[in-house]
Amino acid sequence: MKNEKHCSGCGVLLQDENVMQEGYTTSLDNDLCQRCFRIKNYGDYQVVTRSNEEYIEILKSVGEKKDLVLYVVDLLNIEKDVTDIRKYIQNKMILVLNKKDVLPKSVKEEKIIQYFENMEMPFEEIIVISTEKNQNIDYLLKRIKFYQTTNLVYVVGHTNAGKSTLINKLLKNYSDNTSELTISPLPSTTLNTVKMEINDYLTLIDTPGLVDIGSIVNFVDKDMFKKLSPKKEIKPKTYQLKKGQAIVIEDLVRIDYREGEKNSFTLYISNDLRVKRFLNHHHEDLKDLSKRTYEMKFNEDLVINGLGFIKIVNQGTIDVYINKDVETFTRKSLI
Ligand SMILES: Nc1nc2c(ncn2[C@@H]2O[C@H](COP(=O)(O)OP(=O)(O)O)[C@@H](O)[C@H]2O)c(=O)[nH]1
Ligand SMILES: [Mg+2]
Repeated sequence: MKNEKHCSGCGVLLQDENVMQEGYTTSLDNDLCQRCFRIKNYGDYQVVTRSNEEYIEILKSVGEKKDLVLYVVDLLNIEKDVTDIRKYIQNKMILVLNKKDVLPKSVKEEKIIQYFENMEMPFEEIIVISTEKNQNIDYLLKRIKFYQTTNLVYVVGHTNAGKSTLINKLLKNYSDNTSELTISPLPSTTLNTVKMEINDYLTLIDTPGLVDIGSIVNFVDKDMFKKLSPKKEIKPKTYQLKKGQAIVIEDLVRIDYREGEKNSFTLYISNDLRVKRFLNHHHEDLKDLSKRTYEMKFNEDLVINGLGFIKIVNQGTIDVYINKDVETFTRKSLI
């Protein structure tokens, strides 16, 4: 008979036949696959690549149900268009903005919510939380109870937004259920849907998440990956630039201020990243990377997928040098 047991950490179908294949475990009596076991016990990450087509199928199947959906977004890596998810899912949905703890404390929750509400978001409600710091989790649970249509609630979003961490937190806070989902700093930790029962009235369903193909994390080595993932509250760095001056972040990005009045650039990126300012354009560092030019309007952010964002106050022209496959875009300033 074919095994039907799934890993309780990542949802993959367990098998004990091929070490090289996903879902391998030494014995089908185990609850975890070997990969989850190693992540949990040794912090030993193994990268698995997942295609977004597979996830989109999962989203579409969630869209066929009537259950409430939590759409989890990482505040430092907000997608270019958070309403895109509505293409696949029409269900009642709460937009959960996670990792509030990495933004400076001076950034108020109300201000973030206002920012989104000004764009007329198609969500029942927008809630800012920090799973790590246990911020607003009680309130989130209250609102889940208020909006839920059945006892099932799906948790969707991009990989690394903190979906599994959030479900673990809800389990820990409100249930006797001692199982845990596998979490890790790397994308594609959760491989399939996993049901987690909080109580008789609420079961959360974890999903793998969309992979950000345009994220800078796909193009850096392990050490740089660690450096650019903020673990603590970001201390913003502000630089006053005149035209002809430039900012360089590690060997990742170069930003040349080409045209405009004296301007203020504030970086919201991991504190561990080294930033240099060049006072004239004679330095050629990183100019071999691919170039894109933006006409910044008053009070906009330049967003670099996976790295963070740069608030630029005045209008002006900038040249951005970066790996050609990393997504960048501008938006009205978040902060
Ligand atoms: N700073 C911070 N990190 C978080 C928070 N929630 C999750 N993380 C981290 O984000 C990474 C991805 O979490 P995970 O739950 O695996 O994301 P998933 O792919 O959406 O399931 C892990 O390193 C978590 O520790 C949070 O509220 N604050
Ligand atoms: Mg996960």
